[in-house]
Amino acid sequence: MSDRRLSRRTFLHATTASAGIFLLAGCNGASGGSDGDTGGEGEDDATETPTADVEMRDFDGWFDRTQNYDGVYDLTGESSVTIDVGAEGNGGGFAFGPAAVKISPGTTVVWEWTGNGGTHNVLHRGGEFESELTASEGATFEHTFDETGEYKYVCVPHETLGMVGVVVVE
Ligand SMILES: [Cu+2]
Repeated sequence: MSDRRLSRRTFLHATTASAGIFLLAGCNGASGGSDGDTGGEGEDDATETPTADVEMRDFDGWFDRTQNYDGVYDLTGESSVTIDVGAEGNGGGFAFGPAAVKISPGTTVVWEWTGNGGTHNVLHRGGEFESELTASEGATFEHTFDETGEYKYVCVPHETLGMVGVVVVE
């Protein structure tokens, strides 16, 4: 049902919101509610903002050339997540943003072209999915991941610049 558009900006916002959760939790504890242990409700409200825990993984050097790789964004539990194609990174609009995501089986990943960085595509190295080559802003390509695993993919024109990504399905 939820179709959250997880742009880079959203992630930055989510990070800020996460920090806010801790601050709010501290405030609640300090103020001392009068009605006992009902403090959990505030956290429920806060988690409506997409939050992404980030975990560093190596992937056997897969991201050695990828300057914008900043960890695996845990987006498990989302029905759909969006990855920018042509995000800022690797010397221009030559990045997937975020470069690495973790999702649940059954999740649909939507790659959306930003229009930056020229012609891109999305090619899974194992042959599970392959988009067309395009430079068109707003173009999308999607794939639903039903099986667990690590799916490494590249943009063929910019692979050598580090425009590669991975989808972890757990
Ligand atoms: Cu590219």
